[in-house]
Formats: sequence, structure tokens, C-alpha cells
Amino acid sequence: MKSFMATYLTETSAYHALAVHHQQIHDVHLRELFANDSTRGERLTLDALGIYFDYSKHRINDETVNLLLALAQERGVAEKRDAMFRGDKINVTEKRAVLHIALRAPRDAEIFVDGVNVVPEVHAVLDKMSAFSKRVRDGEWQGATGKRIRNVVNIGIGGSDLGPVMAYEALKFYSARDMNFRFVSNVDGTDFAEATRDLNADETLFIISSKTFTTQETMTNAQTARNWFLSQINDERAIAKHFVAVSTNEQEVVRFGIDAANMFVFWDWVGGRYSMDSAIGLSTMLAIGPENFRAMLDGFHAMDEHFRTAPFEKNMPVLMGLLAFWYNTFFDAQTIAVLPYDQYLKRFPAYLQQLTMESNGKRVTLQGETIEYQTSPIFWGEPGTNGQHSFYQLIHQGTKLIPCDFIAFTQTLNKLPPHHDILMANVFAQTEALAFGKTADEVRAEGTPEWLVPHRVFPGNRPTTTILAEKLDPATLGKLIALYEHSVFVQGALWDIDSFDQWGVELGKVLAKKILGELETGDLGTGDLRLEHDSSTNALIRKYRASKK
Ligand code: G6Q
Repeated sequence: MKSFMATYLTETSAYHALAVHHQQIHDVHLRELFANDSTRGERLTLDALGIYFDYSKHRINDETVNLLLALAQERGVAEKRDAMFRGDKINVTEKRAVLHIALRAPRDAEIFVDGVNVVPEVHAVLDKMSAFSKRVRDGEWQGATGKRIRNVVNIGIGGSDLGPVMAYEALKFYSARDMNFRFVSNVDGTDFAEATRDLNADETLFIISSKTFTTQETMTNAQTARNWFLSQINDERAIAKHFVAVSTNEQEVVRFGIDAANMFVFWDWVGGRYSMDSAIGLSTMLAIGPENFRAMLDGFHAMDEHFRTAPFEKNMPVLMGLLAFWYNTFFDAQTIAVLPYDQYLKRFPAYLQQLTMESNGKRVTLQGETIEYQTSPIFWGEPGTNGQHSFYQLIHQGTKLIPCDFIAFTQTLNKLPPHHDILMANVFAQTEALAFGKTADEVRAEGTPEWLVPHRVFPGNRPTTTILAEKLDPATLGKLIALYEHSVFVQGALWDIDSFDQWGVELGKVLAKKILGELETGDLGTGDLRLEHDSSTNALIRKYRASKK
């Protein structure tokens, strides 16, 4: 593959041009930009795949967009994208292809990894998941005592949890309401205890979701689930009816005691945080059914195709990624708020936190050089309108610039007039208020006493994107997730980082293993165990050991 990253980001000509341009535009107010161009609100929008993407309320003009597009070109974003779609090993530090796009490719597509077309394998697993899901949903799959499965508990963490939880919540409207879905991720025993306290083992199916099948939290929870199950149904043979695994590691699955026939596989070219549309989505499929799951995959695929083929000036993930880059790099904006105006998307910000920050929270380039520019912004958010009554104050009148993504749907799934009109009025009002604010003169004209005027002024010029779709259905969810996935890709390509590794989670894991031994062994009373940490860590460990006694 041709290397497009020979030049350090801040030494490229496009970066320099943007830096100069930023000096010219950073004080220009959105009021002025809108006043000088009556078409702006319709022109700076995209309408593709049923998603209306309004980026007119950003601190940009046509030149900004052109310069950002030139940067994308100079950084080889298109070539890097093509390399990903081709199956090149673009995750260089793990020497892996990055092919979540293959998980949603149509049956007749061909995508090769090491000379093997992976699409037939993908569909074979999907077919196996569909057959299994149908049997469970129809009550044909019976538990050890002949009862149907009513409870599904997914045990997994990180990428093997956040996607399934988010998708279950997002698509709850479409889910089997006669079944319970629970998710256990934390190694804190409370998570397991609370998730299972009202369940009967003979009606419960555990899905042990772990790519590696060695993750400490998941294996601990899986073992606890096994013990919990056997304490109610004292028959090892019953495990086969109540435990299935989703993993890449057959050896460990079998060692745990799950029959290989009850295992749903995926592959090393699927990153954990990009895996919710692989077999890791088994709980999602059990909840919403195979047809809805495939509709979700079609939504993902539609956005993949858009990203792969649309010219960059009309390419939603490209523009989204460039805008994130613009504020993060030139306006020193540290965060991006994601504000879904749909209660079903309440876990979407948490899901995006992993997707964005685990992918792009890096400090060296692909070549290992230390980076001196900013990489991933912090993503955070809460569903609207709740956030309006808490942290929006800071977004409107605080000292920090926080670009926001407002996500909303023109139709509600739960028609309870006048709720949806009120909800949507708030979306539009917020983006208007953030962009245009309220001047001191406007505040005075309302009769506000002079001493109060500064407190009631809204400076405005706070950038927002509005993402509007018709309704939250499986396909739309797939499109939205793929939109963010590819936006993350674009940003990583600009920064020249490996968006697909996660070495940052390793050190804590290694140290925890060592410390666990120190918490469990030795004479707890005397504190005589030789501890070789820093004085703070040693003292904390001693305190815990003393309390254990
Ligand atoms: C995601 C990360 C990480 C991973 C978890 C769980 O991209 O790799 O969040 O998903 O550590 O790993 P396992 O699925 O192997 O248990």
C-alpha cells in the first residue's frame, strides 16, 4: 500500500491553509453567516438514505469546507478507506484487517482476507443465529425442565456489552415483550446479583459473549452464572440448554463447558467495539427477531456504500469527521456532546464513548512518532430533553465551546400527543438558541434591569449538527451507527493513528492480576506481605486487607 502519511499533519499545506483560514473566520458569528446567505440553512445540508444532516449551524463557510476537503485529500482518506474495504491489514499494531463492513455485506459480495472470501462465513453464522433465535422466540427451544426460555442474560464487557445493551434499548419497541433481556458486564458481583435475582434458572439462557473468552470480568461472571444455574438445577447436562457462547476462541469455550455446537463465531478482523452486528448481536437478534436484525444490517450496509462511493463534499461520515476535526484542532474544543432526542437512544452516548475514544484516544502515529496535535475529543451526552435541565447551561453560557450532535426523528413510535411536538420544538429551539443566542440589546428590550443584562445574554455561535430521520427503526439505527463508525475512521485517518487497537486497556489489566494475588494471599491480619508498589498503592492494599480480616 502506498504510504500517504509521510508528512506530519501540522506540516501539510492543507493544514497550514486551514490554520490561516481559521484566523479569519473564528470570530465570525453564525448570525452574520446566516444573514449574508439566505440559502445557507438549506444549502449546507445533506439528504441521503433517509437521513437529513444539517451542518449549516457550524462556524464554517464554503472555503472552510473546501479546505477541509483538501486536507482529507492530502491525508489520503479515500485511499485509506479503500484499503479498509479491500481487507488490507490497516490495524498495523495488531497486524489485522478491519472488516466490520463485511458483517453487513450482502450474501453475494466478495471480501477477501488472506485470499479467503469471508462473506459466506458471515452469512453462515447469521443463518445459524437466525435458526437459533427463531427456535428460542417460538418456544421450540426448551430448557432442562421442558419450559420455554423467557430470560436472556448477555454476559460480556466493553465491545461485547455496550453494543448489545445499546441496540436492545434502542430497538425495544420491536422486541419480544414476553421475554426479559438483561446484561451483565461489571465484575462487581452486584451486577450479576441484581440481573438474576428474580429469574428462574430453568427459563433462563445465558449468552457468554467474549471474543477472546479470557477476559477476567466476563469469565468471572460466566463462572458465577454457571454456579447460580447449577445451584437451582443440579445437572451438568442441563448446561447445554442454557448456555451458549459467542467467541473466536473455540478451545476456551469448550474448556468452559459449552458445547461447540452452541457456539456462534466471529473473527479477528472484527474489533470488539465494531462487533455489535456480528454474532455479538445474538441478544439483539433474540430480542427483535432475525428479520429486524437483517434490516439493521441493511441499514449499516447502506451507510457503508454511501461512505465508499459518495463524493466527499456529499459524504455524511466524511463531513462529520471533518467537522469534529475542525473544532478539536483549531477551536481547542475538547468535547463533543451527543444529544439524542429519543428516549430509546438513552445508551447511545455511552456506546459512542467507546467507539470514538477507544478508537481515537491515541498519542502516537502509525509509525510510532509522538503526536503533538490533539486527537480524539471526549464524547458524552444524555437524551433530550433531560440534559436541558442540567448541563445545557454550560453549553449555552459557559466558557467552553462544545459542538453538539442533535439526533431526532420526525415520527415517534409512541404516539401520545402532544409529546412529540413538544420534544421536537425543543430540538429546534435548542439549536437555534445555541447558534444565534440573545444579544444585550435584545435582553434590554425585554425590560431587563441593566445589572441583570450580562447574566441573561446568550453569546450564541455555538455549533451544532442536526441529524433528522423519519423514525427509529432497525435500518435507521444501523445507518446511524455506521455514520459514527466511519466518522471515527475519517478522524483517525487525518490524525494518522491506529483507530483499531486498544493497548491503553492493557496496563491496568496486568497490574490488577498482580494485586489480586496480594489481596487473596498471606496472613490477612499481620500485613506482613511484602508489597512492592508505591507507598500510596501499598497503603490502599493494606487497608483493604485489614478490612477483609
Ligand atoms: C473493544 C475492546 C474491548 C473488548 C472487551 C471485551 O474494541 O477490544 O472493549 O471488547 O475487552 O473483550 P472480549 O470480547 O474478548 O471479552
